Amino acid sequence: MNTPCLCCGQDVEAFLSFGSMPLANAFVAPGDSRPEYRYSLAVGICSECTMVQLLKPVPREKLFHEAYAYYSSTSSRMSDHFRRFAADVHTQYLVGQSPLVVELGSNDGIMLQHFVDRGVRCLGIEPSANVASAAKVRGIPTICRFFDETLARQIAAEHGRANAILAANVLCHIQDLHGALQGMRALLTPEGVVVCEDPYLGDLVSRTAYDQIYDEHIYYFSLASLQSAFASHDFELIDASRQEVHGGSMRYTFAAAGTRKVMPAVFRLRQVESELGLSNPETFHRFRQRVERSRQELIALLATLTADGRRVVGYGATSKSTTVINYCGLTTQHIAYISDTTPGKQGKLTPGAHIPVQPREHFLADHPEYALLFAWNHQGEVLEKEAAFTSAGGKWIVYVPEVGIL
Ligand code: DWN
Ligand code: SAH
Repeated sequence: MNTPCLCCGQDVEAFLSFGSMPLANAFVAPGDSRPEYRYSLAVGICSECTMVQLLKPVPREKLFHEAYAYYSSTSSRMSDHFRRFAADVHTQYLVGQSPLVVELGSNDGIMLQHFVDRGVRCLGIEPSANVASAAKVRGIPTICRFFDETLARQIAAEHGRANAILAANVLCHIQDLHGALQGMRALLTPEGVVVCEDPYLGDLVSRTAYDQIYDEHIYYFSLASLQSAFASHDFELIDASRQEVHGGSMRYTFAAAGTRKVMPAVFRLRQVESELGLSNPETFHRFRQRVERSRQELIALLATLTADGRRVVGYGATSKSTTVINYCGLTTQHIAYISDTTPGKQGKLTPGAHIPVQPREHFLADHPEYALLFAWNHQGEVLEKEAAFTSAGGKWIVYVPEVGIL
């Protein structure tokens, strides 16, 4: 039986199932023997609006709460990216005004910090209390709530309407996408812009980056599917640009239909996209076959290394790694521990497989032979930072876009 689309209610055709999974960011304290929450991880494509989506989303309160494990500011390259993002929005859309900028999913303030520094009035909406507090400590006004239409109207009444609404890596996390878009409509000034950025489905498919699929990512946007969702709220896509962050992302700028010029990039990228076949279920069946092959190759590579007595550790206890580790059945037999710089993850065990997470200092003192790069989306930053590991003969194992040793 087909599942109804979360966006338009039509049939969703399943194309990949990972089976039962633990939550991507539910790190376990050693000695905690309570059973872990599990859910069925599967994705499909809507036959009508072509939105790729999870078949059974997990209730949002189980994912975003007072102990959310991801702090955006753990990557210096991402901090640079958001500094440029803020500068671009400011100079392109906000000059000559006394604007209000509202950011959804503002996390620890990685982007809004730059609006504060520029003296621009801003407000973050962040439901995960721990990361919201980190932002407040940095002096960033933050409301600790899930964004929806009710909250949007409250903000508009209290603070006035927003000239720009920003949402980086958050729209794809919001199951009630139409509720969020209605909220944006209510909150935005008539001339305002919505600038959002999310992992791009075209890159996910072409790089076989199946580890982007996990509980928090409910939607996997293409230009066409996101354009269609926004269009039903009278928004028009006026600009789009590819971004290399998070393994291949797309930045989209929307405005009220007919209010601004549509940039040529929109037409160009739509053309490129139509050649990728992102609305064709056949593309996703081929993707599933590549995912299955990638899994077999990674298992075989790790089995060979461990049979030879090689010591492998993981690098970056990412959300994505929970999918890879549990889908490939990796254990401490394959990976001794995972190095991660996030204090809240250190000393804990990874969801499902219970691989210990260790601070980077442990990795530096340990000199393992191989490091499996789970934070592959930060490859440039990590390789630069860990040049000493590489020059001492340490080897990097990767699995996106292909399984191999760098
Ligand atoms: O969409 C999402 C993105 C934006 O962030 C969220 N759903 C959750 C999260 O996804 P993720 O956990 O896969 O994100 P990252 O940025 O790939 O995670 C990197 C992890 O690696 C962090 O735990 C920090 C760690 N790290 C490290 O140990 N050394 C990262 C870098 C750059 C490093 O040098
Ligand atoms: N924007 C940051 C954080 C992305 S992680 C970055 O790009 O690095 C996703 C964030 O969205 C989390 O901090 C989560 O708590 C938040 N979030 C989830 N659902 C939300 C909602 N309905 N409204 C606002 N934020 C939400």
